[in-house]
Amino acid sequence: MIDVHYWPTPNGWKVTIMLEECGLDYRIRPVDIGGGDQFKPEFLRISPNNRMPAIVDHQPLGGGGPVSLFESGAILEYLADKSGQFLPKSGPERYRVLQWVHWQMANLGPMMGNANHFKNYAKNITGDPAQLEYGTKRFVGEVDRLSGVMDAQLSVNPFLAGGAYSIADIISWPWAMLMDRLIDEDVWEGFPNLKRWVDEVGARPAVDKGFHVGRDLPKQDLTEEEKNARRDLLFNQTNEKVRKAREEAVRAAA
Ligand SMILES: N[C@@H](CCC(=O)N[C@@H](CS)C(=O)NCC(=O)O)C(=O)O
Repeated sequence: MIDVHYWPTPNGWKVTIMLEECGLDYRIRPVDIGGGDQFKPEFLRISPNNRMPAIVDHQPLGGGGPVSLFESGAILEYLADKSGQFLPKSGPERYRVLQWVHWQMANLGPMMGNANHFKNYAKNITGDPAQLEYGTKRFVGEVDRLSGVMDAQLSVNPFLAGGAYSIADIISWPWAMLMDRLIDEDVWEGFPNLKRWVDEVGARPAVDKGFHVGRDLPKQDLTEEEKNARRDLLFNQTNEKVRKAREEAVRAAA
């Protein structure tokens, strides 16, 4: 059994989609990131970067005691090796897939996350239009560039890493499919190959199932005060806060 420390966001969906694709047994351990669960000692012991997703595999690859992992790229690589699916075992084909996995982790995810922050959240935090304008232009510009990179790749390949559906597609889809919500609904006109791939991957039953896991988890009907507290928790993190929580986690484990 694999415990998935999870909240329904693009980075969380990568893992539930992969588990559904592989047919591995898992159970959800909710991490309410607006409510501060990511700072709890038991979670920090698994994920020292106070971010979900993370997994604990109680029957790990190679045997032995439970294995815990954080960072969605490492998790998908591990699950691919465990199940023997969606990542070639060796040779150039393996690295062709892994380069796109690293591309997603270092480019598409962070740039879309920041674009989303400036377009949808920052206006509730800063009243300074200049800050909003620069941040939005910088990160939406990068998302536009990255969409062009994917569209060009998908104009000559059915899937991101070349021939076969792989963890490169699984890790990129949950962010790429949000492009029309982040940029605008006409964005697909400029990226027809990306749109073709978003639709094809989205039509896979395992993708649909993984994408809907935990839809009932987020708290609805929050008051304005509760919303502000959640924003403050997510967007005002400091090294002191993380260090203190980590020290508590280490003390509790001793
Ligand atoms: N690079 C990480 C990113 C994970 C990440 O940013 N997770 C967000 C939710 S999508 C989170 O846990 N945020 C909690 C916080 O900001 O405190 C991965 O791909 O696993």
